[in-house]
Amino acid sequence: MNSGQLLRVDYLTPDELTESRARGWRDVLGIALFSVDETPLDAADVPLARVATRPLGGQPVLGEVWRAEGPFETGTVGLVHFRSNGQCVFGCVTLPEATVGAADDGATLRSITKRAYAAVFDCLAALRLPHAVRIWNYLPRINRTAGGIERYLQFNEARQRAFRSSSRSIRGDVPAACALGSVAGNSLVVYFLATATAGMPIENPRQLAAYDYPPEYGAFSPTFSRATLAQAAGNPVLFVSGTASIVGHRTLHAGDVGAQARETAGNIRALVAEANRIAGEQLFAPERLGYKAYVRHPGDVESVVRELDQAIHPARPVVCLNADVCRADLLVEIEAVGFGRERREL
Ligand code: 3EB
Repeated sequence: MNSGQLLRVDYLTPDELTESRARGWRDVLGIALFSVDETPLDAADVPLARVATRPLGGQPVLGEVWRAEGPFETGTVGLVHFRSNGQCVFGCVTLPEATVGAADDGATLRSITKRAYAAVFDCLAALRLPHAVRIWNYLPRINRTAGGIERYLQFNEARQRAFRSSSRSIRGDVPAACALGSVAGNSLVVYFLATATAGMPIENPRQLAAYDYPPEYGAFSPTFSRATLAQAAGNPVLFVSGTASIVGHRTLHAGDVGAQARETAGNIRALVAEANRIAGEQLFAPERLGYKAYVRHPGDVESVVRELDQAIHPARPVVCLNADVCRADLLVEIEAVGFGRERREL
């Protein structure tokens, strides 16, 4: 039966995490746990990415649980903890940044980013699942300038160099991604999904491709596509990258979080339409995506949810996190995931 092979995701509260734990993490490929506390979680041998960003909306912990059908192979390749079913792999790598005090010129962030990405690519090669379709990046103090250059730009440089070093494309066929801030003092966390068959990169007709951003946004462009249309064991999955209020390459609506959320929803609609056009059928709809919103100021969460509800209805449950977004003038960024063919509820 094919349906059991479906990749899917659940966003869980602490109580639901406890229930899932009690069921032995059956069918769980990997977990990302969002919390600023040292939340205990017995993940057994399931790969667990602990991300120090605060959930908004009343719960202290958000569990993002990726499920697939086993049997699984679980283990480590170098720095990466992974679980795979031969069609799809979830993996994560966590690298602490040495405290370097006065010598904080960013070399450390660059070097751990390169190491993390080299480890991811080595893992994919070892598992023969070379197609990274979605990569999540969380780095402390993302907007801080160190050694005269913003840390997000240092990250972009190191990420691009790592793609080149592994002979990967740095434009066109690149994974969907997001890059968000986490609470200072924590590690760089990178987690990913990769598949046996190549994903299709999707660009947004309303936006310049990020890998073609002009140099005013940094000497090294970010290495990601706006979305990927992946096949997980033959079932289509749409991974929408972190999406913001950017049209062309410019930020729109600086200072107006509601307008930014509306513009972002418009960008996501455009991406879904583009994905369906490329797929040649209506596989996805904005009303059937799961959404994860990153909100810079916790007080803005109600406006973000309200605007998203109005722009995309009936609104799916939206999970929200408090995180810095990579451009200082962006107040919100929203990612999404959609599952085609089988219209299962998230
Ligand atoms: C943007 O569109 C907003 O560097 O991996 C969105 C998604 C953003 C991914 C990344 C950055 C990244 O440029 C920022």
